[in-house]
Amino acid sequence: MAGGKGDKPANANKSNAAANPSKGRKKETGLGLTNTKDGNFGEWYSEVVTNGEMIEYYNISGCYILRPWAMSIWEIMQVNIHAEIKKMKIKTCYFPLFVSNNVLQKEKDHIQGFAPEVAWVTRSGDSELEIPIAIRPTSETVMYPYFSKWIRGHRDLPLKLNQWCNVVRWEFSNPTPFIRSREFLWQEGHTAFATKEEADTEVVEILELYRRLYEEYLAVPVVKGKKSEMEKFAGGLYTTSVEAFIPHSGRGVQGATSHCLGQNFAKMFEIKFEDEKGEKAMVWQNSWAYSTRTIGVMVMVHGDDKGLVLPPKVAGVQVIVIHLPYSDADVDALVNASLETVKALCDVGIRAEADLRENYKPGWKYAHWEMKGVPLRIEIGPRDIAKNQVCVARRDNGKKIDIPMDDLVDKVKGLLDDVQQNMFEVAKQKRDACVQVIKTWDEFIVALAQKKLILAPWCDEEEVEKDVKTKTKGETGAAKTLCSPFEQPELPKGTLCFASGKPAKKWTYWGRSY
Ligand code: 86X
Repeated sequence: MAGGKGDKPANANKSNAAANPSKGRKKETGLGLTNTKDGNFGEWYSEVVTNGEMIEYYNISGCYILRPWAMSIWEIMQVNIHAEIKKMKIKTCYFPLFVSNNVLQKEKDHIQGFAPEVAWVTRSGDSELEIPIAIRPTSETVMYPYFSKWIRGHRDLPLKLNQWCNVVRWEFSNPTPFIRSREFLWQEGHTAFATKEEADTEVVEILELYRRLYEEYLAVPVVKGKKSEMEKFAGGLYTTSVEAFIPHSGRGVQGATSHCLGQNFAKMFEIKFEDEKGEKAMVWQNSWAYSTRTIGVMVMVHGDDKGLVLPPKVAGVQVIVIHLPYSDADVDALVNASLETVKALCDVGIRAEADLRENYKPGWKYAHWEMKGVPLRIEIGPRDIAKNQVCVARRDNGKKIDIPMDDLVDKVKGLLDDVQQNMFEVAKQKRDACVQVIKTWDEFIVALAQKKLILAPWCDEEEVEKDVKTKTKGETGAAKTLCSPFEQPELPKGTLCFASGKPAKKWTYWGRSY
């Protein structure tokens, strides 16, 4: 398992620095990671999310406490998504957490296969409920009876709703903070249209929004594409996704999905409308979701052996100011300079804070804020005050520069943009270096063993995908299709499927995945 030992970090090292602040650097801080990203990726991930104060492990398997440091990232993503979907005229709603068995079972095909993951409430106090109540694993069956009620004529369309909520899926395979947890947070969009064309258009608009969130905010490169028949949401018509890749574990990860449900649910739930000609017609539906999994992907891609590395656009604190009170320094002057610096930055909308705590040494603070991944650290010592400057250190590449106080705001803005850009470019280079184009089965097996993100010509047949899964089953999980990228490289005539030898229909990404 490459994702991080689910429930208890093998090394649940608490920061005991406060109790014991005066030993050598790693020991002194109590903050150092004991695992490296290259050495033991899974353990490293557990340590990073806990020591970085995003996650606290909880005494129910697969459930995690999202601490303020994680929630500040989620809140920033929420604000952005909210603003973008508002522009698309999508309305906010909230449906109940609980689902009756009747309603949940209504769409049998959709539930089949998922049933073991549904969590139930069977008791209140000491008395058994007459009818158990399920906790939503997703909200199709919760919402669509009301779509049926609310949609009468073509004037009621499109109906475009979104809700922010938690969902519960009682999974049994290796839980990993953010990536696979039994309860998680997401937005789920559910829309209904009069025509397939409108639905198709929205599917790609939402997917593009998700791509931008990954690439422009989380600085994580993704591929937009279509899922295979086997990997699509079985209840829908087709599924699109943004797929990320984690070079250190050699696994793909579905970043977010945008489904066209076609008319399957409309038929099940009788979501009909009267069109302009007065004829009854079925609606066309989509559903799409973006979850807290995205935070885990971001941590896995950018984190390093010093801890989290946060892209400026989603960092709750973008700049941390640390003063250096050397023994004979004028501490008041340092504190004032720090506060002035913070104010100047906050005044222009930069999220800056000063760490003025007197019971921690600067070295401890450096390690602490590095662990938390703050993009820029400003150091202010007596010499800086004398020269009317500050020293800025970048978290992404460790480089330090002095900047005159007179240029503070412009220079810091520029640096934050640079860090954001650089993080994306570095991540993209690393991702691209993992891509392996293959043509034959033998090449496929070699590339898989090398943890590559494999791009292969494929016949697009379900039987063949099943066969590949079976043949690659092992301790680390089987290989499967991730997506067929919208941007297809040229497929020369006569190219054969790497697995079946039949004529290839398309290029498809393959790999192990989360
Ligand atoms: C599939 C499909 C879809 C709305 C999305 O991906 C976007 C937002 N939903 C979700 N899915 C299930 O339908 C499902 C159903 C049950 Cl009962 C379950 F226990 C787990 C599930 N997992 C995924």
